[in-house]
Amino acid sequence: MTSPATAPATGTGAGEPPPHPAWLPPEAFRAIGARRVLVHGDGPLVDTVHDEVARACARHGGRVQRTVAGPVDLVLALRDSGPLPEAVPPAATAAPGPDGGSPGDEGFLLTRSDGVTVVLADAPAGLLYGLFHLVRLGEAAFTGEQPTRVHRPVLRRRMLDHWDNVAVHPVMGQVERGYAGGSIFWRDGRPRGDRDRLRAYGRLLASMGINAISVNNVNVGPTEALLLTDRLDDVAEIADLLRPYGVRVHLSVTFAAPVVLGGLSTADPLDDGVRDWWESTTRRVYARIPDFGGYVVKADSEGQPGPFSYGRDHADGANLLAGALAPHGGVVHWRAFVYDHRRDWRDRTTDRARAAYDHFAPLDGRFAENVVLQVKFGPVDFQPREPVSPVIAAMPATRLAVELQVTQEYTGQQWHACYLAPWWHEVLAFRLWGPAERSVADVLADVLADVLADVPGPGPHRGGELVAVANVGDDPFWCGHPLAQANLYAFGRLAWDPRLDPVALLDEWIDLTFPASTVGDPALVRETLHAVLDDSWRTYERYTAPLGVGFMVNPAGHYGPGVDGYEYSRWGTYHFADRDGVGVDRTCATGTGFAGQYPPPWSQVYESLEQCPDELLLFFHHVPYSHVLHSGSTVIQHIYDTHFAGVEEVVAMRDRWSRLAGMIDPAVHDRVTERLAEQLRCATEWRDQVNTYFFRKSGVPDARGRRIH
Ligand code: GCW
Repeated sequence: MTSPATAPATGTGAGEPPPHPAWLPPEAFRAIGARRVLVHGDGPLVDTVHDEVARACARHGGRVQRTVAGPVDLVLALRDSGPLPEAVPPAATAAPGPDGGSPGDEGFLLTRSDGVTVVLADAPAGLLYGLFHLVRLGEAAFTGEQPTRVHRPVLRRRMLDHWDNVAVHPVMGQVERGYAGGSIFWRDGRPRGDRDRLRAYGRLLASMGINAISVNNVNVGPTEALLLTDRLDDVAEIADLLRPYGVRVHLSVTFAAPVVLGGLSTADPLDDGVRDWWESTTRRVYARIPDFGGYVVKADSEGQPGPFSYGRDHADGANLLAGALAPHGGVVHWRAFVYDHRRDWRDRTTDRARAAYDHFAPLDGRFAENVVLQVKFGPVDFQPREPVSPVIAAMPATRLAVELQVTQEYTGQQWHACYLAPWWHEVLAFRLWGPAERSVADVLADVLADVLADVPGPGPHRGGELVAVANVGDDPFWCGHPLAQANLYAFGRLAWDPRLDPVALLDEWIDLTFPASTVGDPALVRETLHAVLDDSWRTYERYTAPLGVGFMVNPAGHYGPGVDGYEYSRWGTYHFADRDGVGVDRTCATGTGFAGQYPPPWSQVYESLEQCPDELLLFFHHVPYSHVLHSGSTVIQHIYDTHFAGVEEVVAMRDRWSRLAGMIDPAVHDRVTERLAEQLRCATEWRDQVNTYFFRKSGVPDARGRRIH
């Protein structure tokens, strides 16, 4: 083994050790850094490109220049910065090939001829993304002749939401659902002040194509509310640090801001004084942060204020803020996570899964152009298995963002290795109107509207974006679990192109994070990481709640089992297990009618006990334990088998991982080893509690006679 990849060259401003470089270790820049490079163009993002190349060249023996002096191997050039340098071979500027089109404001052309690799962009962000594309390609970017290809993001906005609190919340702490230490932005009510960490974060964001973040929790407390007005400078400072990486800053705001900050007596969205307040406040925001992205709003949800208090609907609410943002080019992300969190568990007529559709589908067509309705991918709440939200199919006249959760609230809280890209891929590839029709990814991909014109399915759609709740904190490995970095990376890449393959993304991440020259046995490292991660989401699913029923978590923090933890609560998440059977009847015939919110064929598929896929059976149906699945197993035997299998798989993950000792950075190895031990403890607890619970309820013994308590 040669020297393992460790920290980047920079230290942090707060006198703390620099964080792990994640997927951008210096070694990942070797191919670029060993070349003679020309960076052509001006502006802060081009300077970022130049500085990245300069650092790589200083380390790996190449050289970088901004005007041509001698031969070059690589040109990174802005096309609108005057005549192209002569070093650009004529073939590179010829019209692109059949996958052509212009690169637009974030894309780039990549080509190689006469021994020169060329990246051309029309706007600085494209050059930055082109640079990181070269980093991913490594030596492959410098071999042979390569025809011109245009690379463009499929989705325009690719966003991470931070649920970070400025002041420590008495229950949720510094970061709500954060499992990686404190916030990178805030500490104890003040900015954290670690400018180097934020720059390093900006760099990671740019490298995976993220171009927007929100910097505070959607549950907006009194201190956080002030970011919009009195503490705008704190937001501006973050925006200044991230701007060179092409990232725009957004802010979560409280709908009650006119009252709590403006001293008005109402926040009624149809009140003139309220509208004036939002307009003047927003003007001040843009005077201070000219490229401010916009607002994120959680309204009438889990205690947050909203338009319902004034007898108005959510189009009234969202359009109010959109109107204030529109003159400045900003957007409002309005969350569709609206449901009654004070339910009576005895009431079997209502259903939390129905809520977003019931509230929002009737409003389709009423939202302003710059409203983005942000919809959780499933109808309930980021469970390891849920059907895709029917809202995504129901709102063709509304711009949508599908919201994923990179932070592992319900998927092992970054103590469990759980690679989520395969799950997100299933969601994005789900065909909303049946197997031959458009997928979730297609609906979101408005920039491809021309390409999609001949794809069947209802339309046109307004298009949309992908947003996720971030999983980073001030932990030395950014994410608590070093392997959770793969989730962050894969999310960013899927937001760039939601059709990318999760296994290929894992390979990209492995190549960058564990460069072959820095590890003992590159083939073993790759094989082990695949063995540990490829199926880890399904493993997690196996040892937790069965067959899509969800929410068997411990309510205290959503970590570990609590089979009846939510059963008699007000939160609307029940499994209804009794001595005869388990599951939620969401059919139209005898249940809550949720299945009817889907267009055909899914409404019929989910309605039908015979057709409903096994993995969602208990989400849609209440069945006896003896019910036979498509797999041929009974429900009760499936529960036992998957729970035993899940734990065995974690044992195998742990054993595989132990073979990497001495092959990779020991700090990474140790941290993952520690986490796998906890994953095994917790998975065992899940297995034993779930199996025991269902054995005691049903009285049905395990057909294979294994130990159940
Ligand atoms: O999953 C739930 C979380 C809450 C969160 C909420 C939301 C920010 O348990 O902590 O609040 O979702 O998405 O708003």
